[in-house]
Amino acid sequence: MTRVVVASVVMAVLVAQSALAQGVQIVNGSFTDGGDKADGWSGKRRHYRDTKTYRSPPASLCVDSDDPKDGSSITQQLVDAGGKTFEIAGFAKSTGKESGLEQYQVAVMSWDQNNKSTWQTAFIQNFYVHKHTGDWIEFKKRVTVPPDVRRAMILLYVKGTGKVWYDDLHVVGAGQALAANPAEGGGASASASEPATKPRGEGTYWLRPGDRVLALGDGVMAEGGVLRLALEDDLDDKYEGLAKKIRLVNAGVVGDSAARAAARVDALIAQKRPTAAVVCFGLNDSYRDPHGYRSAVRAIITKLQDANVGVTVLTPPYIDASRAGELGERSRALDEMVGQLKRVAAEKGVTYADCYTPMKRAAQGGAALDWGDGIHPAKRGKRMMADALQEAWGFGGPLQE
Ligand SMILES: [Ca+2]
Repeated sequence: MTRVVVASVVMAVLVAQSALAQGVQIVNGSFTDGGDKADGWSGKRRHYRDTKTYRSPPASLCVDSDDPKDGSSITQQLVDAGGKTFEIAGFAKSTGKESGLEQYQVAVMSWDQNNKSTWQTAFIQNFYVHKHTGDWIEFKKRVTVPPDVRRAMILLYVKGTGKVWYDDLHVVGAGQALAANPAEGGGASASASEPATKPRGEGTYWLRPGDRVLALGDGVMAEGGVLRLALEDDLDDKYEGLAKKIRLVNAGVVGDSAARAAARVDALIAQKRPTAAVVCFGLNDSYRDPHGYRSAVRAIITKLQDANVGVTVLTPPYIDASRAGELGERSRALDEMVGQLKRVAAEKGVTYADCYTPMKRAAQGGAALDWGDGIHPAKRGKRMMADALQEAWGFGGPLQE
């Protein structure tokens, strides 16, 4: 028994040394090593190696949260992370909002030589508990740790009651530090017990005063009617003065697809510096490249999240399947793509606004949606698209202070 313990300590030391030699690593991110507690991890919150629920055997880390008010983290120091850019990836799952879970997230925090915390790199993934599926959710995020830091930590933060499991946390490309990315920056300062700002939409309206909202999409976005309803008319009804405090950058392009937009989103982020984005594609992907849709949307979301932009994906509108010929085929492709979009949104932890399902239901119920051409929604369809956004955004809820 003693020999086994010694062996695992030697292993941990070897792993730590190789981390120094090769770059940034997460030690025991698979939670393979340890007894009740996982080697290499510590924290005040009740936590243990769970040998019954895991993504990879023999165990995961379960944070079994029992304090409805408190939020705190299980942590591990990241050795030699200063000045490096790398990707952190892993999996998490939870018992969801029903169990009293308020929020959980993975973050990287660092402290400078004066012991002041920095949050430039903090935010890897916020898990929106009301969207939990009960399945393992994959996350991946590029992180840049400022140079000259005294220390850096990875934090597994949990707030509220319920259970959260983490497994297979790792640095992508083990030890291979990516080129530094000085463009990454911003982010609020926060204390160790409260990483990052409160996620959008958790108890407050999703849009915030001062937002620069980047709208990415095809002709339906470019036409502007949906955005005028959502960001002007609706706000004037409910939030006095808010419309004037939000800047819309409509980057919709007639005929655009997710794949084409993925190629130009970096430049848009750099030029427009958005804080929030609405992403709505599919109509042109449905005939051009339905099979590439999922990865193209995922790429757009990843680029936006890497720049700390809050993302809402809006489904494309329904295509009237009763039309003969090509439109019927496109409608069937779109049906499949919308299912993929929902899964990508859950996987990436972004806000998902579904206008497709109510429009489909309305069309199949014989409602006159007044589609001139069967594709581009007219007045009522635009209203349904704006309604989907407002529903996802918690319209009528309080504004973020
Ligand atoms: Ca495991």
